[in-house]
Amino acid sequence: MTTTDPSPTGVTHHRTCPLCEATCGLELTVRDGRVARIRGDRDNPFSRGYLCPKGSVLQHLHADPDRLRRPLIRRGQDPATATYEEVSWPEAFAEVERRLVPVLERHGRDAVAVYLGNPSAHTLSGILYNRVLVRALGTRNVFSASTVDQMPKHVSCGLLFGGPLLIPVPDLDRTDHLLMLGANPLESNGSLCTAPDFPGRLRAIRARGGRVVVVDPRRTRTAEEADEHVAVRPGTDAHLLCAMAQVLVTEGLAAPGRLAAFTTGLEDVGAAVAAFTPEAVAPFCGVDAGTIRRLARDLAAAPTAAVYGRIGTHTTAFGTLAAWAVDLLNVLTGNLDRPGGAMFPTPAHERLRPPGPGRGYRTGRHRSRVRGYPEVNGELPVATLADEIETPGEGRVRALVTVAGNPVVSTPDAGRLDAALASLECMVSVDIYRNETTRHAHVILPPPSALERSECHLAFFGLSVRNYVSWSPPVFEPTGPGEHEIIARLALIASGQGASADPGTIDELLVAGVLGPAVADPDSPVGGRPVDELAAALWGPTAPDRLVDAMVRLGPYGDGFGARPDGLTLERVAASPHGIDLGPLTPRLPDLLRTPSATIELLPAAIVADLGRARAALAEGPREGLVLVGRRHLRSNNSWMHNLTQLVKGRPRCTLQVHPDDAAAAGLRDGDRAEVRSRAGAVVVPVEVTDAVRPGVVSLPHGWGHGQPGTALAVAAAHAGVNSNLLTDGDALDPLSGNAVLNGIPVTVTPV
Ligand SMILES: Nc1nc2c(c(=O)[nH]1)N[C@H]1C(S)=C(S)[C@@H](COP(=O)(O)OP(=O)(O)OC[C@H]3O[C@@H](n4cnc5c(=O)[nH]c(N)nc54)[C@H](O)[C@@H]3O)O[C@H]1N2
Ligand SMILES: Nc1nc2c(c(=O)[nH]1)N[C@H]1C(S)=C(S)[C@@H](COP(=O)(O)OP(=O)(O)OC[C@H]3O[C@@H](n4cnc5c(=O)[nH]c(N)nc54)[C@H](O)[C@@H]3O)O[C@H]1N2
Ligand code: SF4
Ligand SMILES: [Mo]
Repeated sequence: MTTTDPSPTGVTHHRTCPLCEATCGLELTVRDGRVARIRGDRDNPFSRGYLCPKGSVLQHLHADPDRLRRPLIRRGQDPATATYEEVSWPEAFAEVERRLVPVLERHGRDAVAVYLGNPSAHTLSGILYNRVLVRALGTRNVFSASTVDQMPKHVSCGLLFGGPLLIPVPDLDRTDHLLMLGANPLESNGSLCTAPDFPGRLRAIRARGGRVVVVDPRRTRTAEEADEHVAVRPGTDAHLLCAMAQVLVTEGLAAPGRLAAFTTGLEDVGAAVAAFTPEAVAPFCGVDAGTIRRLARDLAAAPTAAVYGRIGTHTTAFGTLAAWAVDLLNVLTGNLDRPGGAMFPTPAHERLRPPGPGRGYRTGRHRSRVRGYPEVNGELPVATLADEIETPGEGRVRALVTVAGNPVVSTPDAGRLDAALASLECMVSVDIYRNETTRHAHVILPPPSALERSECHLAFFGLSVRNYVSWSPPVFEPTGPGEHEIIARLALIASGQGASADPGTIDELLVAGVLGPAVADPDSPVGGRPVDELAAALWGPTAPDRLVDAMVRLGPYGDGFGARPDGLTLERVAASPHGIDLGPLTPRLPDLLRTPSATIELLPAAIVADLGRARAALAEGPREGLVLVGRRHLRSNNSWMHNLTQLVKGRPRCTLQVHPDDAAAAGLRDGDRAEVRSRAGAVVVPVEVTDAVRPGVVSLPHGWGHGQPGTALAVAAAHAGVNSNLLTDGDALDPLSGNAVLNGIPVTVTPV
């Protein structure tokens, strides 16, 4: 452990914060078995001491009396009257087996659905073990938070570059010009772009003479700090970006440079976006044609520039098209894969592969039973989970396993899903809280707290603005099984091996899955060596750590199990408690491309077809009436950090922001209560009149709506707010990705 400064002053530990994608370095002081203080780690080369209010209260999350320490079994069907009984771990797994196996036997594999939530991306268990559970369940009914989030980016990158994880990130520290759409990193600290102290990095762009442009229907804190704010109409970014591409092509400003040698479709871009003239899209986007033209010219004129779109662009009806158009502009301006542009990281655990064509990215290998939605990345849209539970027939979902998810708050048409969950024959939740979702579970299995596990953010090393690696051991001994062990046991139960089978067999399988292909590859530094010998050499306190060691040693900076003696091992990473800076991002194309042509396929057929849908929407014109968008607050984290007094104190934050003109038209004043109604449902909320929202747009944050019967979140219940996803519509999806439309929801607002 990273121990200095022995008592009485305390013991210092260093680790990264697990709460958001920024992965800031933390310095924790532990005294008398308790965390006495958390500060930003000033010696962390990546975060340099930065942290936000959430990172500094991790000890309160750890100490939260409502955080579950032991498994619970629910007695009684109705959460309002049910009791939840603490049981031993063996009893809990036996109960899972007793409930789950009969469903599988009677109704088949597809009768069990699984939902994987956001914190799964922040744990080694989530990254390395969840897929074992998914495979063991053998169900097509796989759902995750990805389809209320970033799935459009996976699809567009799959089509453009040949892999859903080949996601370029804006090179924040070197760019001269950042065009940012649908992102508010001053509250969110960034997403699909790991950059601790995102705010500071943005300020640095301007300090060095660069320019930051923010496109957002709200004048956010990020927009306030930018050089320019463009208040776009919700759901129209794809059109805006296509119009910018149209300008670049017609004004002869397209200059892809070295990218042209390995890009196909360039010559057809002009025709593909011809209909999206600035004049045609201006009324649709609510941005005047002159501004659109200038945005395009500024982008082209900048020495280096990066276009970056995030959740506001993805959770719309044209999410994939917007995600694609972001990288279309990066390609057309020659900014993809060059310093200061949008670049591909080189994570320490990357699996090395020789360059060459891939099989191509496909979706729709199967379809959802009720609505016929295409599979994407092995998943179905979570917006259709309630359909699959409610609709009778062969393959109906009768059991659900949730891992680190709160879909009753986080997914569209939440009221309907809430009711559907209550009807399940079996529900098992791996979660640290009894909340709006897990109150429906027959068994809740709580993993250790974030301070009781190793911390290593594999998912975000591949999305970082600098190449960086870090790993830290647990601060406290876990009091129950690790999350990976819980998941492994569930997988063993699902595959018929029973509640008392040895989870170590799963660990071995995973290690063999990493080492096996390497020893079989004659070009690998370990080619021909016995797997057992390498496996025996792995380092780390738990099985997932040893798996990471294998990946790092075989990775781009790795020691190749001795072949490159100066290379990285996890043990060496652990010896650097502040993490290791592996340098700025470097150009990686064309070698990284995995499309069938081994080029950037700029105009995939699916995109060309969807441009037709975008043209049709343009022809219909903007719709009348108010639309709802979301927002984030620095002291929230989706739905699950509202149980910490430190984060919810102060003015209530779950308010409906309304522009003064719209408030006047509706007869609403600041502080009034209003009913917000959509096709899906209605909520009553306090109104906050502010010109920070564009006229025609109202904003309500997601993640609230606590205090439901059967939940055990005392602080959150006292700051309940309303669930904004009672308003979002389960039928509204981006057809290419299956991502839910969470922004731009038609609503009416009336005083109550
Ligand atoms: N309207 C609207 N809806 C949205 C969004 C929006 O912008 N607007 N944003 C969407 C986005 S981006 C996301 S990512 C989703 C999030 O959707 P979800 O992932 O479904 O929801 P979270 O609120 O993140 O819930 C996380 C759950 O994990 C539990 N948890 C925390 N730590 C751990 C852990 O270490 N292990 C385990 N097993 N459980 C843990 C928490 O108690 C909580 O129950 O919400 C989406 N929903
Ligand atoms: N404090 C805090 N940090 C978080 C989270 C949190 O809940 N709280 N959640 C984490 C998660 S899971 C994620 S995915 C990230 C998300 O990180 P971001 O993508 O930065 O998400 P937001 O802060 O919600 O910013 C989205 C912005 O999009 C705007 N918007 C809405 N509709 C549109 C539109 O149609 N077009 C455009 N251009 N803009 C639109 C909204 O007004 C909002 O300002 O944040 C992460 N970090
Ligand atoms: S910005 Fe994110 S990673 Fe950094 S301290 Fe805050 S929650 Fe943690
Ligand atoms: Mo997210």
